[in-house]
Amino acid sequence: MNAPLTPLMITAAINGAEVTRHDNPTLPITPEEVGEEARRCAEEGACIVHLHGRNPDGTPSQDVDVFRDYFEAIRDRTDIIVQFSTGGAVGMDLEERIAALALRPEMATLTTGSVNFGDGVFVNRVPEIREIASRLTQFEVRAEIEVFDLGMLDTAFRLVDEGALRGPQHVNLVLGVPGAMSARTSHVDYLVSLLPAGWTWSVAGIGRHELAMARHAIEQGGHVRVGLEDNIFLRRGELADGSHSLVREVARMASEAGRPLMVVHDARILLRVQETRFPAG
Ligand code: KMH
Ligand code: ZN
Repeated sequence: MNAPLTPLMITAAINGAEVTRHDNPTLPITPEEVGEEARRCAEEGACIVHLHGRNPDGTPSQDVDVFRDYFEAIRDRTDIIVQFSTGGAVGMDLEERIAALALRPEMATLTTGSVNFGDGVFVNRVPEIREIASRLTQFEVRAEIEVFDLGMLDTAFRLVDEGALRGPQHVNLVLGVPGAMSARTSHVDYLVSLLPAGWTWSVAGIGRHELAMARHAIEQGGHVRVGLEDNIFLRRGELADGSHSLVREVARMASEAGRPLMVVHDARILLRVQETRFPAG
């Protein structure tokens, strides 16, 4: 008899920092819109929402008050795990990027290297990476390590060796950013082959690679991130009417492959995160 397949965690990256309303008019910006989109994603099967901040005019902001308002709007509607971005937008300085960690979200991202990002550069110097890791430890926030390129995985291993990150980690392979590692199944397989026992992984394929990467992760026992941050189309030429449609599509693919969806409660256990209801600070 075959062993039961590991349930699939779906992360919804609903807003990002670089995508605009011009690219996709359904992009959520106000707390109400963010809360509603997180609720829809949870209903379609997502157990984590990855969040960036936005000013009311849609420009990126990592302001603590923006994150607090988003967080409360989400918690009023769903118990989904809330993961803050510490990447922010290309060009933001470090303190701006990480100020909202003081709210003690359950999870936050940690990119372990610098990378070309389209025509810009997403800068993460090693001392800055250490500072983010130390802030995550200080506020007891679970890291999700963002890997855009192979060397970032080596740096993550180094942080674990140094004790800056403790225990098995959760890694998100972000593949297909122009200038970074491309979205190929062979790249996923190689990166995953390097992960120590007990580490978990997901894939976020950028642009037209999103759903193909999701399919491969489902087949290989990994987890999946989708959403407008990474891709604005449901299929070729058809804009998604929100990240929830992409979550629904991944849930359908998982069902076809015989993989059940992970429920939020079990994702908290797997990732060792504690539910946050009222952010401190
Ligand atoms: N906006 C990108 C430059 C993260 O959320 O931690 C960085 C990013 C990574 O999206
Ligand atoms: Zn992000």
